[in-house]
This record gives sequence, C-alpha cells and structure tokens, in this order.
Amino acid sequence: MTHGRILAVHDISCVGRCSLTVALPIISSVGLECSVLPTAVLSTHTGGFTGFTYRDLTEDIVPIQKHWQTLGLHFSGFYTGFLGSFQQIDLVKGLIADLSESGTTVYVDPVMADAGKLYSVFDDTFPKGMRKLCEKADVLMPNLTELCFMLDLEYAEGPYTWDYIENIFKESEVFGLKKLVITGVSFEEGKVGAVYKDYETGGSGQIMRDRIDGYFHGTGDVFGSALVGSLESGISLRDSVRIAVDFTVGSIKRTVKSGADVRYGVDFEEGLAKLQRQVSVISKGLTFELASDDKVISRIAGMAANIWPEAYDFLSQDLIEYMIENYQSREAIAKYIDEGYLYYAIQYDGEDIGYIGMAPEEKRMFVSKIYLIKHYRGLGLLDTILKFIISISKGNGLSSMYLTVNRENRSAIAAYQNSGFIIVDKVDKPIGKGFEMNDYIMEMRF
Ligand code: PXL
Repeated sequence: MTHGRILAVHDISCVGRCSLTVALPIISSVGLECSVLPTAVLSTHTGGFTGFTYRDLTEDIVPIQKHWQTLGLHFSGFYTGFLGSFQQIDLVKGLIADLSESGTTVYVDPVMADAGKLYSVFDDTFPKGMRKLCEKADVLMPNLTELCFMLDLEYAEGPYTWDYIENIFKESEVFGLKKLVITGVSFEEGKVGAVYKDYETGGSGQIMRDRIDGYFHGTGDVFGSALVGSLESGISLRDSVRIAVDFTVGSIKRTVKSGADVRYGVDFEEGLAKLQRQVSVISKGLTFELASDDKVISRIAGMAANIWPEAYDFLSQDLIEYMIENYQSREAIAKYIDEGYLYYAIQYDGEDIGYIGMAPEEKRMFVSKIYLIKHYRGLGLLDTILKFIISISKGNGLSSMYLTVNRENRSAIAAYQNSGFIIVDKVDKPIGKGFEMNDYIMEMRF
C-alpha cells in the first residue's frame, strides 16, 4: 500500500523523549513515511531539567520551505506540536497552506500548557496565536488547559461531568474542526483518559483507564504520535483514541516498573512492535472462513492445541489435556459441526490468527469459543469479532448472544464487559473425570 508523506513539525529535544524523538519513531513504526521540520534544537526538553541549550530555528523555516517547493513537495499530513516562537505560528500556517495537497489532514497539538499553567517559555500572548493555527486544523488534540487558554474559559480541575465536556465540545466549534480529542480528562477519582468528538458524524465518547500517579514528560507527544499514526492508517476515531491511550498507558507502566528517571521520558520503545501489529490488523481488518471441510477443521484444531496450554496456564495440566481431547480436537470439532455448530477460522493478511465456534439456539446465539493466538490478544480485536458474530446471529433471526467464561478468568470477563456483555448467571457443572466447570454466563443483546 502506498501512503502519503507526513510532516512532523516540533522541536528536537536531543535528550528526554518528547516531540520529534517520539513522533518520528512512532509514526514510522506503523509504516508511514515521516518527514521532519525541527522548530528548535534543545539539549534536553524544558521540563525538569535546568541549564538546557535552546537554538531557535525560526529563520530556517522559510529557506527549508522554499527548497521543498523547488522539489514540488507536498504533504498528505501535517502534525504540529511544540513551536519555538510566536513568529513560527504564522510561518507554519503559511507552510501548511503552501505544501498541502487535496485531502491533506492537519493535526495540531497546541503544546503550550498543562495543569492550568502555561509552560514557562511562553507568554500570555501565545495562546491567541496558537488559536489561529488551531483554526487551520482538521484534528485538534489539546489538553483541557490549552483549550481553556485558547477559548478564554476559566480552567477548572477535574473530575468533570459529561455535560461539562459536551459544553467544551460546543465551545470548540469555533475552531471549525473535523475531530477533537482532549487528553488528560477525568470523570472520577482514580481514572483518566481521553474524550473525543467527531464534528462530521456527531459521534463522541471517552476512553478511560486507571490513573497512574506522577507526572510523565512527553506523554502528550507519545499519545499524539500514536493517534496520528492510527488515524492516518485509516482507523476509526474511537479505535485510534483507544490505541493511543493504551500505547501511552503501557509506556507509563513500563517506566514506573523499571524505576527510570521520568525526566528522560517514557519507555514507548518496547510497545512499538505491538502498536505496529495493532494498527496493521485493525486497519486491514479480519476475514472469517467457515469450517466446512476437514482442512479448515484441522487448522482450527492445530490452533487450539497451541492456544490452550498457554492461555489457560492457571488450570491444571491434566484438565487442559482433557479439555483439548474432548472439546478442541479435530474429531470433537467435527462432531460439534454435525450437531449444528458453526466454526470459523479468523484470518488476518492470509494467516490464521484464531477461531470462533457458535451454535444458534432457539432464542439466543451460544458463543462457544473465541480464541486468538497469543500475538493477537490484547489488541482490541474482540469488537470486530463480535460484530461478525452479531451479523451471523441476525442472519439466523436472533437478537442476543451468550457465552460462558471461567470465573477465574478476570481479564476475559473484563474484556467481555467492556464490549457490552453483562453477567446474567453462573454455572457449576461436572464435566467428567472429577473436573468441574465454574463459569459465569454472560449475555449481550443487539
Ligand atoms: O511536548 C512536550 C515538550 C516538547 N518540547 C519541549 C518541551 C516539552 C515539554 O516540556 O519542553 C522543548
């Protein structure tokens, strides 16, 4: 697939992961070409370090732009962040106007403030200038402090109500945006995340995660870069915000766990491989192949034999072997299919990555199996898979589905709840050889 070229316009802080040293690797990792326009060179970023050097590159912007124009260069996306001077705001606006092509998307992160305060390097006139650049944006990704400065609103500390955020969405209509994503929003103690509004479709929502105490430098850039990478890969706004939130939270968690000095930024590098896989699989989508012959059944049984021992390592070896033989072997699957079950191999990019098994009952679809191989778990594919199951269920005249899940399997229970299932019952049932199944029944209506 050929992609366009994205221009990241930020400073380069040589040490302390933020701005260009974050944007370039993250956007590249999802397979997009990322060019850079450094707005300033600093020895370190300005947060938490003293004595840093600062070379303003305002004077270089026009000559760089002129050279690019001799090459006939245009960019399919602009991603602007920290700008080194007031004057740069106008220059960057001009550069965007001159180097855009039809369909170019302008992403603006108006980096200038946080927690109610402007960064020390900016004066009170800066938000007005930044507002002018934001009016050129298609996608704006500020924090609430930055929005309040630009909109002349009183900044209030959270937690916020959804009505308050809806009002902010309304006030932000003056920017003429396609999409707005506000970071660092909290609706309850202990939770924080991002809210989004799509002004073209009217859709809005929130992605919240557990708050991790502390201040983590460069996380706005980590979030923004992952968001740009996902949206530019054609992923929906909601999925892109979820991907960017989870990538940022993962980076923070690794940093906290390692005990590293937070001034050097967060450990996003280890998350890049997963981000690449996630963006690729979500943007390309999944296909589902009905197990209608022995070949597909064998492939599914092969996946089951690999998945079970590592996914159910909290169960005894004996039980796992018993379950595979009786419920997941080729013979067992063929028997289920004879009884009316529908099995599908889940494929991504021509490769098997998992399988599902379901049985239409009189009133509900029984979702018997949803399994993914390890590399594809935790990427947020459940909703795509459920959409497919819902379409098959509707085709069978059904309007709800249910499944059973081991009561010890907390992560699976949470994932089903996030996708809209609720616990409706529990079952304790002997399954032979002295083994007992201790499950919840979870149901979703559609
Ligand atoms: O995006 C944060 C950022 C970018 N660039 C510089 C900074 C900071 C935050 O402190 O100091 C130079």
